[in-house]
Amino acid sequence: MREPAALLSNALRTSAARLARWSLSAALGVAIVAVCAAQAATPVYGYRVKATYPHDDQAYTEGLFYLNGDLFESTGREGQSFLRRVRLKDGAVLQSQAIPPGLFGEGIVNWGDDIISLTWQDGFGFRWDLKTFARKAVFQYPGEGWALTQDGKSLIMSDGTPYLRFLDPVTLKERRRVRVTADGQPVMRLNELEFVKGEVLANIWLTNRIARIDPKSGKVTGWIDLTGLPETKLSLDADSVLNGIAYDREHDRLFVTGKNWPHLYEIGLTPPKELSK
Ligand SMILES: [Ca+2]
Repeated sequence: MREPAALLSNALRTSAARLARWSLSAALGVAIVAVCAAQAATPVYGYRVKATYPHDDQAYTEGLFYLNGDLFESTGREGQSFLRRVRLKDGAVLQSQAIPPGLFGEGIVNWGDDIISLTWQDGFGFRWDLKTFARKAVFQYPGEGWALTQDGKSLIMSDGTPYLRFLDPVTLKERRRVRVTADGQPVMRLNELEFVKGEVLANIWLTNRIARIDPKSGKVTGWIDLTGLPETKLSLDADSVLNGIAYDREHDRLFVTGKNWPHLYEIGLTPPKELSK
């Protein structure tokens, strides 16, 4: 941005000094280049709240998805890690299953008749029955487990690094991985995920932002800045950050919440107002 701006400044000075048609044209040309360069930076989308629902403020949300009318949520911290089915309208817990003692629950996603879940630093994941929550299988993976979503072909996993792993939903073996970048720089701390209309949405841990990621290239095509949601302004525990994205495909509804947040929000996006650095 600096070079085009400096060039534009010089060009305008030259133009003013000489009052020559050609230099004015040059200035306009540089201005167009500057605008194009600005547009190439990652846009930052705003939001509007379409609906507000209760959320359990004791739920340390690590995974969230919506299926067939209900929310499915996983919570973290040892001894407080549960898999839950939650009623959207009042936050009532309709079904609950503790994950094995001593483990820290992380992301969840549905696949067929199952729910797949991760744990944080334990290297163990689980397959649960979607209806009964009965545990069906255990698997292992390298590195940390943060979040899961799926695109209909693969499970998509975050692990705290700038990489998204694409897993075979049956064998849970890694098929490929993509490095997530914004303006050419790697994006660390990709957290809770949701696949929405061809994009991967990812909470960035410890921020109020969600990245919109092209799953093929890993490029962040936009940010969603949720600063201003009530919980981002409250003096909650430092760990009580934005985390949790769910999408109702049938009704095109996007939900967000956070760890120990008392509310869950349905949001819509508003056009970018600023450009990120
Ligand atoms: Ca999710």
